[in-house]
Amino acid sequence: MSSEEEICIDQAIAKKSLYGASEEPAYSGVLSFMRRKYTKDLTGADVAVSGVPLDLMVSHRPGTRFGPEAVRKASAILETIHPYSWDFDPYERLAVIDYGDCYFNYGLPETITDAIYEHAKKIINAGVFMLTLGGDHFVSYPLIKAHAEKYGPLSLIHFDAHSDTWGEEDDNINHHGTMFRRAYLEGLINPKKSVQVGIRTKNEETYGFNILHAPWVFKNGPEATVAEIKRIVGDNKAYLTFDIDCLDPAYAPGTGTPVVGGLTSYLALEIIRGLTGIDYAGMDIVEVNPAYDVGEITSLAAATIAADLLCVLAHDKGPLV
Ligand SMILES: [Mn+2]
Repeated sequence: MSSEEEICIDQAIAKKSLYGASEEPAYSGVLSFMRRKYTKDLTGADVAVSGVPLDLMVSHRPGTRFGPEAVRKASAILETIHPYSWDFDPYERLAVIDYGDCYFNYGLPETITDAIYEHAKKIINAGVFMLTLGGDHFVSYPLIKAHAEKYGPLSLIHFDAHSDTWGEEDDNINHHGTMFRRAYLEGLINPKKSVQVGIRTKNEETYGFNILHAPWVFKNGPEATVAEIKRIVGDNKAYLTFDIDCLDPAYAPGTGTPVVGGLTSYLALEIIRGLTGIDYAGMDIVEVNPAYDVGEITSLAAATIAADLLCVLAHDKGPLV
């Protein structure tokens, strides 16, 4: 808690500074991600956390439109706990806001891709870093398109059970399992400098992406995984996307297309916490489906990973003042 902030309620709207952690009872108050100021004003912000409540592109269970809301709710309990394993308060280093959700018209599905893209452009053009809460994984396509337009072809750091590069030669099918093929075909991603982590479903066509399958990650451990990710990405601009189904269903039951044999939440956090020193363009965490969750296991895992990603950014940025 920063010195000028009082313990109070509804910090999402009452908080005066964009900096500093704050405290209020986890069970009450207006929700925002980590009790950050909930605002559409990007002035002075370093990072905008926003939600994209989409579930119209799923191949199996719908429900990720409730993902951002669930992650915000789960994050409330983290806000009173200083981030573990870091020796600083990330919110003293970074001005992080909750920008709220992206609006799109579910009745006009053909307009949704552009709506998400415009949402991203508005934030990026203001010079603010995006950490996005999905939503099904398709949201990453318009987000990456917006980021690649600014930074050029990106390295994708992709945590998932699935490759999400499905599709046939001439098809133009869009769903939450095809968008990285499309992003590759459109030159938004450089697959040779990209890495997929935790994969455990078969797709013979890799399009040149580097893949660290789930058994490899278990066998070699977090340090080797981090080293391999950093070796592949190098100093290229990177977009990190974390599909919560990278975790085993035991650790993330609340998701649309679960696959057994996945990462533990401990292993995922150990890897995430090692991914400092990378030149990030943007980040998202997707596919939280609270209708299938149990005791907020999944939304808490997603909120913790998102909070640790902010620590990774804060670690690299250092104090602003
Ligand atoms: Mn997946």
